[in-house]
Amino acid sequence: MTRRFTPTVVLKDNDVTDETIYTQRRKLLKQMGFLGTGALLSGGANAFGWFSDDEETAVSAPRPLDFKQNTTWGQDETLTPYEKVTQFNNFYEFGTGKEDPAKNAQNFKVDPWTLSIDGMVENPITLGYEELFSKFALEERIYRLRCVEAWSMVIPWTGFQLSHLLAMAKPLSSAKYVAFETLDSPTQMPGIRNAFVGGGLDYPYIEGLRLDEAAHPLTMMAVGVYGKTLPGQNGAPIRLVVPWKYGFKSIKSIVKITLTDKKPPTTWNQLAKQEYGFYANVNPNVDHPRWSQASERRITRGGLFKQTRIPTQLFNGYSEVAPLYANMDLTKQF
Ligand SMILES: Nc1nc2c(c(=O)[nH]1)N[C@H]1C(S)=C(S)[C@@H](COP(=O)(O)O)O[C@H]1N2
Ligand SMILES: [Mo]
Repeated sequence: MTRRFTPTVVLKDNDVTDETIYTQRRKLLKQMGFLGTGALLSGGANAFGWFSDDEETAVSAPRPLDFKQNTTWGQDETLTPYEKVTQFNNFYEFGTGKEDPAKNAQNFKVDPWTLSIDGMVENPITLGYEELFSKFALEERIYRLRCVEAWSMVIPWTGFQLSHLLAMAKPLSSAKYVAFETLDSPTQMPGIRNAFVGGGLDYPYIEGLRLDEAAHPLTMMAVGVYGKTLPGQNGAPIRLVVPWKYGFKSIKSIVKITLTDKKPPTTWNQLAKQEYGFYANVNPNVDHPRWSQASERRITRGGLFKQTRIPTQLFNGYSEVAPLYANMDLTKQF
């Protein structure tokens, strides 16, 4: 006898595509062993109950890191889910579309890697790939990331304070600024090969901070996100995170850090200095010439345009950095 299967509940289209259902289903598949154990977090991050539902779709096989959690920041924030953090990116070397970096950085090779710290230092340093993870004790910090395009995320980064690296290099008293440079690899980065893909920026991507900004305890070198090594699209193997500044200051895939006595040129500032200042401190009172910076779209779950607008805070809410700018007119030095 053939039995007819009669569904008792008829699912509407928008029920099945609802993200909650989708993620619940994937969680179940994982528990049942269908989605591969490599997708499950082991080590540090698991202990804090974070675990993403979509990590098996993430590229370049991130591996778990050992770290301590630093609970000073972000404990009351709703985290942006892993799939948003790793599939909605700005990394023009891999294309200008938000989804381009995740696609085009899939085969980005980051090992071997060399990061050099030189210029006005007593002790120049060169770190190889493994040393990026072993030279300093890693900690996890939850920071807000506010893009100049008026969207924001809340991201658990794994890494170390830049001040620890600077202390090891021993800046000379003449050093006033820190310059950063991204890998310049036309063969690996389609945006460098082709100006149409890369938005016509000058490459390598370069950034800079005043030395006191770079040495501030909030300034971080990140080697991981959500407890695992960075995917290519997030700036593997090592990137800067400066949470009180617009996202473009947080330069990715860094190969070179140079201490200098001159204010370094920076990529977006060179392109349009009236739109992107050297300081780029998050500031709701200083609008971008083409849009308001008074509020932002916080990306949590769901589509970008479903997100609620929240007011933008001065220095992205990190008021402890205010003394760095005590004598400055922030409307002029933006
Ligand atoms: N080398 C490089 N670094 C970069 C960028 C870039 O295009 N190239 N984009 C910046 C911008 S505009 C933002 S908002 C952040 C985004 O970081 P995320 O993709 O990890 O969220 O990276 C910054 N770092
Ligand atoms: Mo950005």
